[in-house]
Amino acid sequence: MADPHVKLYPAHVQERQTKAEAALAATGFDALVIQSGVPFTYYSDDQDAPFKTTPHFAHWVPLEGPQHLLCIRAGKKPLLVRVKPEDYWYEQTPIGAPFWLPEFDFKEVPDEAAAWKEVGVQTNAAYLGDTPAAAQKQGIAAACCNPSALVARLDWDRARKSAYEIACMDEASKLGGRGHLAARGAFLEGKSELEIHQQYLLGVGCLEKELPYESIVALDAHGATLHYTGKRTQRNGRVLLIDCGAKFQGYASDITRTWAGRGIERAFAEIHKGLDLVQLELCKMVKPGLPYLAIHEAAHEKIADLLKHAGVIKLGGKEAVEAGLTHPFFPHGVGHFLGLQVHDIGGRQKAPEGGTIPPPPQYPYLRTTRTIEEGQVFTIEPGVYFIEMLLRPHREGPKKELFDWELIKFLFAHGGVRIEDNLLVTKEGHRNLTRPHI
Ligand SMILES: [Mn+2]
Repeated sequence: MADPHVKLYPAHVQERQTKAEAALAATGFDALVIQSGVPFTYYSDDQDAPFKTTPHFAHWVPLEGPQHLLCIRAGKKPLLVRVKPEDYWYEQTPIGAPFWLPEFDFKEVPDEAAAWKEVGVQTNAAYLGDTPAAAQKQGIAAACCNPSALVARLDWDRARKSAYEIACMDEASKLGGRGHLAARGAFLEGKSELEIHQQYLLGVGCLEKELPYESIVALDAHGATLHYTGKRTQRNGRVLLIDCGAKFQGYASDITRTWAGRGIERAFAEIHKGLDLVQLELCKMVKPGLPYLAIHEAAHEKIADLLKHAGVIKLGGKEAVEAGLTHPFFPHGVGHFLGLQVHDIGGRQKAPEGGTIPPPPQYPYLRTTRTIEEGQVFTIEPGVYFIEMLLRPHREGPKKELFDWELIKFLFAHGGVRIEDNLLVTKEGHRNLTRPHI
């Protein structure tokens, strides 16, 4: 039997076509040319950064590589032009018969100029991509390159995942789960961050550059640096905080687990266990119609109760949150949209026409302020950390009596806890894409 995403792909392209036609009509364009991107070459060097496809292009087709063009017009089959140079320095794989091919008028050309020639002169076209100068050379006016009104509509649509995208994200979660299982095994054997990272890659079966983001493999106190990427070689950690995802057909999973070994503080063990329950309670809240912010606010209150119960602070619930006691322990947003990008676009978008819903001033790092709707995929990832820099001002501040500094001193060595799952919003509630696998 073919993979589930294969069967769902034609409907996905059809949906893209319908949405693109509506967006073009609403913003006064007749055609849309999307470029897959050009490589970024480091200054004064002949090396390129790892190539990342323009998300608008990846939304249509999982064809890798730079310079490709996609041309969309109302009522016409989309035209896909692949740039495949004659080259013996880099591998240029033959196209073969990928599942997505039948949905396009497909052409293959040796260079970018030939690709633009295939697209031809499109009247009243908009261009989306990272090299507007190339589009302008073809007669597309500067104002029609990445026009914000059109981009806003397409970004808005990206938040609602098609059945094909959900199947891809299911697979990305499954792959990530395999990596996490392998990584946990390595941690329990006393392996180093570097070795755990390598086991993770083996578990997923991918190259490091194929990960959706640079993995965070943090033993002990390293977990208190939210985006720690050191991967040091010391062994036998007591706590592992591992934030690693996987990719499938361009779609990401973003999963964090925290594992505790022997010899940890009792209060830390309690927080570790408790945060897992907090995370599940937050997941249970997810349903269409609820502002995402409500989950973030609930996370602060639940974390306050957890910290109070573990003896770290002396107030709980709303009272602790209002006193600002939870912020130093939970200084990031409770989650973000997920899809082709790890922090998928549109989490703060106000309407299809654009605009922004800013986060409340006390939560500047909250990436999602939109109302929850069916078809969205986002993460729920509460955390509790012991970050010296954030706790320092409280140590001598007016509320210093509300913390147990003696206990906190011991907890610094444990870094922190974060638990992160990927959730699909359904009609009635949610489906957790991650928990079935890890
Ligand atoms: Mn995340």
